[in-house]
Amino acid sequence: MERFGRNTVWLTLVIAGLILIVGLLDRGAGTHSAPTGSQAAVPAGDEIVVELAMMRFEPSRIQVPPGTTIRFVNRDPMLHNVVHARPDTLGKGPEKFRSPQLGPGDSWTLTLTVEGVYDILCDIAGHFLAGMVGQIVVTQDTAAREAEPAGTAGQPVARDPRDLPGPIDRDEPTVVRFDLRTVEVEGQLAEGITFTYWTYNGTVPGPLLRVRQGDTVELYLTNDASSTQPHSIDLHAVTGPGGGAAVTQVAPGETKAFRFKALHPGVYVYHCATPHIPTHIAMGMYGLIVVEPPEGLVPVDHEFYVMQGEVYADLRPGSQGHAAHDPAAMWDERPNFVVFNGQFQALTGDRAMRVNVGDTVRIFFGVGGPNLPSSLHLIGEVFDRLHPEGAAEPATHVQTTLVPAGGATWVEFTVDVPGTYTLVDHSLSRAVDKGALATIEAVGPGAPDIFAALDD
Ligand SMILES: [Cu+2]
Repeated sequence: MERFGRNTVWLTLVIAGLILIVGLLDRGAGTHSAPTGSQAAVPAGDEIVVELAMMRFEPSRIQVPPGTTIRFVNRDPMLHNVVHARPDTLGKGPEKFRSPQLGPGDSWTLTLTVEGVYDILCDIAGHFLAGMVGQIVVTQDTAAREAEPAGTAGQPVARDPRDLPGPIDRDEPTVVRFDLRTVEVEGQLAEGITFTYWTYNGTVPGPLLRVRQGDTVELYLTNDASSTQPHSIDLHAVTGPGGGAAVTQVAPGETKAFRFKALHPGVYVYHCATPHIPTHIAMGMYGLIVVEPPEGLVPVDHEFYVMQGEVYADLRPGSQGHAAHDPAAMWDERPNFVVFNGQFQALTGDRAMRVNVGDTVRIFFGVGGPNLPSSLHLIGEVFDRLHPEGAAEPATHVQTTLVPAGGATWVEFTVDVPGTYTLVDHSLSRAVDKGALATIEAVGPGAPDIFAALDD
């Protein structure tokens, strides 16, 4: 029985994948669909149609006056349903409504008379894991909040690697407050490919948080009202249940906070820990927190912030369209994209890291994953010092360092010869083909005693 059940799930996922591909080809032919995360508001008395298409609710968020007729129409060639539930409460929380199973072309109408926010999903064969979630806001407020877009299609999400706070300049511990906002954005995964990212503060990775050992950190996590999901944060620097995740499960439009003491120095990954956790991480929800020892870190000329993660998009690099998260690919741990700072080879060209010859450079490097470790290597350089797995004691003269999923390091080096240096995951298919590649450009006088081409 169990085997039969699993095969059914797989067959469904394969069919869903085919439908998505066909749908995307259709988009390529010039038709335009509203992006995932789209919103709609209707005046009183009208009927609103929500399509169940390509494993999505379209629009995924509607705002209606009480008494509005909401007509759900299944446009997919498979069964769907509409259940009042959230993924994290599935099977546990009260269901205010549940549609029958809707076959291809079937429709079902719903009328809600009580004001409130109703989370919906399709709970057939884990369709909600593929993104089939939505929200109905029932309110008398007809000055609809429709001017609250989920994000401009294709906005850049890659965090600038120079965007991090400077070294701690304090001799005493203190109380540090951070405010993070989880927001779901329509971002550019690669040229011609968009993807709906779930982020901290709109970028991948989220902000680098920086404190001193012994500091007390107060972290406020706000989930943007436009979100389709609850979110949370688990910081590996935290000593306490769930790294904070147990007390920060936050619904859209709400804020939760907690306090922790930074006991251990080092560099630590943080990530969303809301079920289904690997999905939330794969959508872009990770970042780093640096806990400096009391004596601080060795001074350097440049610091950069880079994180690796996989994107289980259902499109490959080089194709065009809107890519959806592919749960089957994640199960197999076979991502089409492995990226630095969220986008295919984003930190190259105009967005390369730039230094002068002779400068000392530090890179804080972490792996959000959710699944693959990184064999971090800088082509043309040797790491003078690095802190394996973020440990206090450095290793010296290292060519390639292994950074586990959910782990981090910091590497330090001096560039002696001008030119372009390439930071990669030395599992090189990931770098060249799937995107885990960034460049560092060093400008300055040549050093022929160290490196020179010999002409004959
Ligand atoms: Cu999340």
